[in-house]
Amino acid sequence: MSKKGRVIQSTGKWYKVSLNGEVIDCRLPGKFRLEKKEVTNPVAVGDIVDVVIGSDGTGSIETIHERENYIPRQATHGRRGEQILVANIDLAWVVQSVRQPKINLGFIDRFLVTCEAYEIPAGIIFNKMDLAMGNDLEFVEDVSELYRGLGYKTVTTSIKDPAMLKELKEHVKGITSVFIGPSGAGKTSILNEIEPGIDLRVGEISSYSQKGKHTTTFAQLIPLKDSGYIVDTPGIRELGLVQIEKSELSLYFPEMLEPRQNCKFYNCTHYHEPGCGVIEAYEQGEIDPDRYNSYLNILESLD
Ligand SMILES: Nc1nc2c(ncn2[C@@H]2O[C@H](COP(=O)(O)OP(=O)(O)OP(=O)(O)O)[C@@H](O)[C@H]2O)c(=O)[nH]1
Ligand SMILES: [Mg+2]
Ligand SMILES: [Zn+2]
Repeated sequence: MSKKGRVIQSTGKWYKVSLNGEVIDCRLPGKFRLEKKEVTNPVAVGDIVDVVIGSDGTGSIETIHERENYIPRQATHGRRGEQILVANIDLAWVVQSVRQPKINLGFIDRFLVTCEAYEIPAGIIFNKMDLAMGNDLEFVEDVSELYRGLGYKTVTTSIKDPAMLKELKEHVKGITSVFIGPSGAGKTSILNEIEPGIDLRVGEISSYSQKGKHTTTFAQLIPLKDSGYIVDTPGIRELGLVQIEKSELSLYFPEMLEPRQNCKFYNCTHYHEPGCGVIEAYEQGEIDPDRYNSYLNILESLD
């Protein structure tokens, strides 16, 4: 007889599956790997699965339930196809730190494009606000206003100031959220603060590169006492986009949806074409220059 559960951790060979709170180590029969050749991981953290438990107490995954949604990225290390970062989530957060490492707008925009394309509500966490100096505060305020205007949630946090985590705690209550971002931004640290007692390992920042040292090595779904789940993920340098056509990219920039209707060519890429509604809106100051710049960078990276 099989039992239904949720995948909370995956190390490639073994999967930890939570069956009503009881965590079982499970294997995945080889047939799933053959069936889904285009993905490097047929089962992802967050998946709902049916498990059969053997006499030795370990399980075998029999069925993977259809996903409500998922976040993919291009597989890394020269592998073809896509990797599923996480499945079945209600809200995806991109975590950035003001310093060590610095905010990367290109990273944020790639992340948001993926969330738009896969219809996942998204937000931005600006962490390490205690390290802000110079005009960092102003910058974060301006950028937050920009993204809020586009329909994304934004919060500022610092693990040095528990009061700053209040807003984020409200946002993650009762739903499944995921933290995605570069190594060292503080994804795991924030989770340790939100859920005292879990004591996940956090890493130092390299004084040379001002980046993290890839402390978290696999994604993990953490149940919150307050109801809800957060998935902590390993730091990534870049979010390689999958399966997006050049002519559809602007569909995933909310501020381009209206202007793109005025383009002369139906397959306009809003880069050089005459009679382009998006370029016109940009020239009139209706589209933020950094966002348009991100658009062009992403456009160039698509094939
Ligand atoms: N000053 C300051 N340091 C922070 C803050 N949040 C995290 N850190 C520090 O940043 C370092 C990296 O934190 P982690 O939580 O390991 O970062 P991560 O995003 O999980 O990194 P990976 O697991 O490598 O992807 C640790 O030394 C934390 O103490 C913050 O709000 N302020
Ligand atoms: Mg981590
Ligand atoms: Zn156009």
